[in-house]
Amino acid sequence: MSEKPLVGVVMGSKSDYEVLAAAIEILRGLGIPHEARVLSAHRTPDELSDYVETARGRGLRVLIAGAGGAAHLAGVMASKTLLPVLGVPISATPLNGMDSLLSIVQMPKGIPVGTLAIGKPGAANAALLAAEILAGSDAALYERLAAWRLARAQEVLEQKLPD
Ligand code: RP5
Repeated sequence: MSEKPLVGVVMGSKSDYEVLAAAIEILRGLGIPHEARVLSAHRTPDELSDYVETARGRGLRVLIAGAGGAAHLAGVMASKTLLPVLGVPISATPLNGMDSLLSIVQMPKGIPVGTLAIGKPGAANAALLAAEILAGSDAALYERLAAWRLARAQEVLEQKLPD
């Protein structure tokens, strides 16, 4: 996207991309300028700090953070910014995402992370929630979001069951 990104999608590893792609697809479809980065709370803590601390100044308005296992990415990001951080738990270990979900959702009082569902549905909803946040001050985006929601309802109403 050539416009300045409004949403930053961060993942703990390239192996998370398949899940976070569901968020990127929604952002792209709604015409929301975004960027995606691989940064890890454990493996690249200094680079992650730099990214989050400069995010607002670079024009970012919402951050999406997806990670698996002992998923500290979203919480660490939230600790360093007042931008809303939306956390996406990812199934990456034999614990099937429950480890990541609990790591992301159980934040200490005062440092909020909006936690979504495990996996692709959570990633897609993170992007939609980011869109809803941005739509509060962007009437054209609000209309695109409303049309998107209407189209999903229409898909359901057009579903045919076998005779
Ligand atoms: C987490 O560990 C990442 O977010 C990923 O979900 C998981 C496995 O990472 P890799 O070992 O595949 O890089 O930190």
